[in-house]
Amino acid sequence: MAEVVQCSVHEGVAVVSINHPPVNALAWQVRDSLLTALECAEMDSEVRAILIAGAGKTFPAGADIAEFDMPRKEPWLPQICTQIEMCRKPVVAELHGTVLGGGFELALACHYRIGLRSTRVGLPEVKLGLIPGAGGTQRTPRLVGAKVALDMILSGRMLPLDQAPYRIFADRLVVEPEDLRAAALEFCHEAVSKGPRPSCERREGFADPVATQLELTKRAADEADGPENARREAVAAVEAAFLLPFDAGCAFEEAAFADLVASDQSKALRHAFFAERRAAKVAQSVDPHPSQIKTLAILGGGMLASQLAVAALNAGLAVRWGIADSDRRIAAWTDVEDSLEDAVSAGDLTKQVANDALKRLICGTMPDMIKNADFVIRAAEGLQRSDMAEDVVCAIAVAENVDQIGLRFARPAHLSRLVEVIEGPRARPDQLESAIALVKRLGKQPVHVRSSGETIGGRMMAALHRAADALVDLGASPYDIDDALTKWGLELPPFLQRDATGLRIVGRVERREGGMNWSAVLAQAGRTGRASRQGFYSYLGDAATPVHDDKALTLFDKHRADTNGVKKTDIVPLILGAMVNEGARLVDEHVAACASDIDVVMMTGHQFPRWRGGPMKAAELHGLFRVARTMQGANHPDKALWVPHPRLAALVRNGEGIEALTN
Ligand code: 3H9
Repeated sequence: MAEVVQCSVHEGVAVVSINHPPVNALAWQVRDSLLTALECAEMDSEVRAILIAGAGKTFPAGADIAEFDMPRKEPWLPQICTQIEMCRKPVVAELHGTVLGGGFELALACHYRIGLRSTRVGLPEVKLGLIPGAGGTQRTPRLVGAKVALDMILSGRMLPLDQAPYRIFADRLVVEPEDLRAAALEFCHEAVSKGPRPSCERREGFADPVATQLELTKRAADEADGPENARREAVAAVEAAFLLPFDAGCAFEEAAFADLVASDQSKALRHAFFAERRAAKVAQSVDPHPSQIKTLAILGGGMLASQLAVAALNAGLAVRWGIADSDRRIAAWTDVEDSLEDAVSAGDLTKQVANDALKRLICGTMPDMIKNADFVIRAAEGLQRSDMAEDVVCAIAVAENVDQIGLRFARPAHLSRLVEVIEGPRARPDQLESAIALVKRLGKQPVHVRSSGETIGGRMMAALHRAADALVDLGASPYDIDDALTKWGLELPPFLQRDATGLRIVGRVERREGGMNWSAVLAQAGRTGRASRQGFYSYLGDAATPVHDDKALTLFDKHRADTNGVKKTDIVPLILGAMVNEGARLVDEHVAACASDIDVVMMTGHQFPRWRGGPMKAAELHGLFRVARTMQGANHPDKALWVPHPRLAALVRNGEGIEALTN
């Protein structure tokens, strides 16, 4: 196996190359070898400058995220950054690819940076519930100021190194990849005469102290009430960079980072990171190099079809849009044109890109559009199977009975990330693989589901609503339930959601086991939801402000026997319990492959907060044993809710986490 860090000397420059695919993450083995290589280079009298580079597709994209679940192992990255910064010989970073997190911090600790124009930089730690922990909160604002540093740290975005204000991070840029090494070596020779330039001694970013303090005060106020701890800590750490000596600022950063790594929020977000990547993989690939989908046929003239067309055009595909009704064909074209124009106005697309996208769109009759397509999505009711050409892989979107592949797009399809890829009983493995590849190509998150039409999201949301209704059966008020779930992080809690949908519709489809259909009860009493300004809530003004309503509470009391009520602190564990029970059933029935797939569905398509990690991880972080104990205290005729499923009971008995819930 190749060394993870290779070192060679070229005319007085030690080239230290990190070779740890796929993204050169700074795992312990890399750090250990990197430190040794740096010490050797510093001691070697032949070496006058040091160049740190990444082999393969990128300079390091950060610390190794998997290591955060393990005990910390020296040398730690901040130690290496200090070693580089204090080196008596100039150290230059050669940047290409995605220079992120700890990789960017490593680059900032170097005295100089030369990079490819296409390089993207960023500090995405906040997406993992962390702050930069290897000096990033201290060195970045020293170079570029508190405002830009906080924009980077709080957005976590990947940013173009060749554009202002990020251009400041590079001392020189090169256009062609094949020219980079020669230019970097030449730059190292120039750096020998300039000598080392430690970032810790720079303060040009703080040149205007009054503006800096104002910015920090504003950011602290912006983040004061948000749920995510890392964001508040990030502002505090940048303030420390401004107010404290460098070493004291680093000590603040290190302590905050250590607390955050151990926090449930970061554990949940790290779970989300790996769960999404796992969900996007095909378990047993039949074709390691599946043919690329270039042309997509979309059949149907409805809203979903039009959102799909926009998503596909944005992803660079050619779209052949089959619509039976010729009038609708003209309107559909205009819908897409309007969507692209909106994206141009919002600054998401350039006019040129939008025009090019429209050139890739053809509308016509259904049979005509299927011809020459690599993949067909049916987004309409009533299409006959005979319309499908033999030689195209076919997916059927939003069909109720799926026997091939169904793609269930969370709505609106052009904005939501989730697509549940439903493998029907007669689906072929190559069809499944093509469908997953297409979903990825559309920039969306695929999750593989095995069923005849039902989805993970549908089953889990039904469990949530059944549990919420059952809590009302047991004496809880819908307001307390919504309130507890909102505080927990759900954007649209169940009773507000139903009011928005309309209680006549919800009451008709709701299935209850041994409890009241509360939506139907309210609808029968004329409280049909937000549109009528009365449902579970009453609505003031333009029906935008929900308020508690004693008349609704009286209705509940009339329809239920005396109960012991539900402790407010039990509401969230009982909702999670019902959901984790349903999750266990989904895995047991082989509908979902594993618990983390269920979390991905709920986080990417059903507004579950990422920093909770989805209902399965959230239940684990709350404590599965604790959740199971609370479930045992809830006595309801709907046994599917709170009698622990055997798979859940086994996890609790064996003291296992939800990663053991797989099939
Ligand atoms: C940090 O740096 C903390 C420091 O401030 C302080 C330390 C003291 N670690 O996304 P992909 C794996 S926190 C471990 O599909 P792409 C990933 O799981 C870190 N593994 O590729 C996958 O594995 P598999 C801050 C990682 O081309 C494979 O690489 N940095 C890491 O679409 C390919 O990943 C970040 O948060 C990692 N850091 O996108 C950057 N990164 O094949 C996180 C990737 O087994 N990474 N893997 O499923 C990314 O954003 C994207 O991976 C990247 C490439 C844009 C780099």
